[in-house]
Amino acid sequence: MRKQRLNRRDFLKSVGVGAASLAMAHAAGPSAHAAAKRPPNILLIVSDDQGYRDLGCYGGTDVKTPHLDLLAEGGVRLTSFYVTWPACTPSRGSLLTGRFPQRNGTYDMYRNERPDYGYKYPPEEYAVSAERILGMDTREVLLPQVLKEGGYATGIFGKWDLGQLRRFLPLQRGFDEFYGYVNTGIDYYTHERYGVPSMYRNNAPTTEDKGTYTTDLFQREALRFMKQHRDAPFFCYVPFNAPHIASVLKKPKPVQAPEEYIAMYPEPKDEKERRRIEHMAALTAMDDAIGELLALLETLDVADNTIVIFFSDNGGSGTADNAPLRGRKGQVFEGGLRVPCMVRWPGVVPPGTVCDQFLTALDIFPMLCNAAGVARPEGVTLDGFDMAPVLVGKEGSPRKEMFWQRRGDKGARVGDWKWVDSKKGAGLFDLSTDLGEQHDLSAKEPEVLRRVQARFAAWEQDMAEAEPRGPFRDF
Ligand SMILES: [Ca+2]
Repeated sequence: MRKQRLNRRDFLKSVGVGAASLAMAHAAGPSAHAAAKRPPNILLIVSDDQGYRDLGCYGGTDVKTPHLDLLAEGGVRLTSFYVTWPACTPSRGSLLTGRFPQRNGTYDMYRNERPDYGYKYPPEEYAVSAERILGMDTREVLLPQVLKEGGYATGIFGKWDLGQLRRFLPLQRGFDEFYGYVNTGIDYYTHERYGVPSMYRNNAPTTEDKGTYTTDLFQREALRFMKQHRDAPFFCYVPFNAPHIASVLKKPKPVQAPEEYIAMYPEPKDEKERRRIEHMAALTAMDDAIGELLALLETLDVADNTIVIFFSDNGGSGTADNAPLRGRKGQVFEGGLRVPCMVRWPGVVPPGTVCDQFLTALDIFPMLCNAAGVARPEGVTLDGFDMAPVLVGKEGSPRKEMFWQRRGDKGARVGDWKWVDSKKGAGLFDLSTDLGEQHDLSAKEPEVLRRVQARFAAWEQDMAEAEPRGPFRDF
């Protein structure tokens, strides 16, 4: 891969930050000056199935997320940020490849469905099952690989979800270190997925921490990694499993949260409220862990040179709060796709700002390549752009359209028009006046409908013509 390092001044110029900010960074003291000489650290935090309003800073009034709210105050909060698929695996695949699921080949889940109906796989059958053998096409170039070649220390602590055979594991995909689980969901305490152990340290399964709450473990490992690499630029990827439901055979599946966090909420009046409190308590435990990660950046005196990104991998499920959006995880209504996202980037992104520009998780890969001063992978079609100039308020988003396909469900946003054709409902909606997708205008606006459908068809064609990637596509 060709390396092309931008120096920090060129980079700042490219995102529209001029001499004044540089002077400010220098005036902040010797540590800020020293920090300006090297590429920024990256702390990328992803939550699992958190709803659009499951944070105080997005209007949640019942949930306690003080550290995430503080993170928003220190950076920019995005209100029109989308993931590429309304559930875990393809959403994460797009984040790390910078490509549509349909282009990188991971456009569905790697999972065994039968445990949902009470089936327990015997080991020999599990060994050749979908969950065990599928993975991200090894020809795909992942973000950690690009950053590692640019001199970054790279670590992932949490949910991998891009394949569990050795060739698919994080260490073979650009990460120096991995502690986490390999598939799409687990029990927060046993670290098993429907009875199958799922926690790994690097390339080997481990049960060393069985019984300890996952959020605490991912916090512990991320803290250790950042301390260890305080003097090198680091890429610390922390995909928590919270607040995803636990992968246990018992029904209804719980969201597991420590008692001390459940005790922070009022006594539930009924079962539904109890489940909502479990969900919120898992979120608050995660929020506390995020608080520890952010505090360490201060202690290490690297906060000023660390980009912190937070978002949820897809819309909320179960008792999550996706208001004011329609729908939820698994759906191509806004509630499945539009997620909370914050970016704190000291000296670049103005603190305490809100950005309503049309952006997606596809726009993270190119932004981080530029921020790190590393070249994008050569010969690879990326589907996004560097969103930094948009985050700093210098430019409007170049994104005018976005498309989603989950099995038979189709969704498109073109400008402010949103079209949905799915099992859970259909229609044409004007998001500028109808964010909740309540008023179907397809009969009233047939020309618009045709235009949006034509754009979707063109995208579908583009994806079909892309160089084929596994594991699902026939080639
Ligand atoms: Ca998820």
